[in-house]
Amino acid sequence: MSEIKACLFDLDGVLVDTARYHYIAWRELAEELGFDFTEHDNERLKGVSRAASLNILLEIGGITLGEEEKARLAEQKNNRYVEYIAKMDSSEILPGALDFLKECREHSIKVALGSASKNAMTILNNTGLTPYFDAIIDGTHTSAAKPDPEVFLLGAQAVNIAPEHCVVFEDAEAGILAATRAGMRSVGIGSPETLGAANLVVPSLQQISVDALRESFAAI
Ligand code: B16
Ligand code: MG
Repeated sequence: MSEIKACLFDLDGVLVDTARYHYIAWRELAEELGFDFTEHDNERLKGVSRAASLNILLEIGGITLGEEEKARLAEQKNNRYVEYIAKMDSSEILPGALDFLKECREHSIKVALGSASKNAMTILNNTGLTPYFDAIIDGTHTSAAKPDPEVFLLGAQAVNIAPEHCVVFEDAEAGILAATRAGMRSVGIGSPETLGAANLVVPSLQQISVDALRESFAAI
């Protein structure tokens, strides 16, 4: 068993629910382009970078565009999304997240963020979560998107803990794969159907504690 010395958290879907703001902003864009974008379609965008999300959206709408136009649309969507997250506050922290972050501190476990979002700082600041982190790695620091392990390897490096002592908390399949590729254990936040590759799956951080984690991972 490798001792747990750092916990690395995805942001959207693990600590806060920004997926609905992403959804509204992408749906508005799809409407302008003349097609429907459903909540079911939105599942495909979770954990995926902004540029890759736009490509999926355009594929759903059967639209082909040049790079310049795509950059303009991605910016347009982001401007709308930023308007929504500007109004966020601590009431939008997901159940159990704050208590578990505090518990990690009490056990001297390092805490790092590993998010694809380029808006992570705004969200962390608006919800008051920033002080709970020893390191913040987001889409402004990375060159490769999950399932590439880069974001989590940079997080581990920033808190100076070896991957075998890190545990990743993720709501996206690509994020679980990124954790495995980084040589880290993972906890899937959501349903076992999509996150079956994780070492442990729980519905939310409310069902997790440092002791429970140590017990579950005793043999891994
Ligand atoms: P932005 P995470 C991801 O955040 C979201 O899940 C994904 O839907 C979004 O496209 C991506 O961030 C990029 O976000 O447009 O704000 O840079 O789950 O990795 O915390
Ligand atoms: Mg996520």
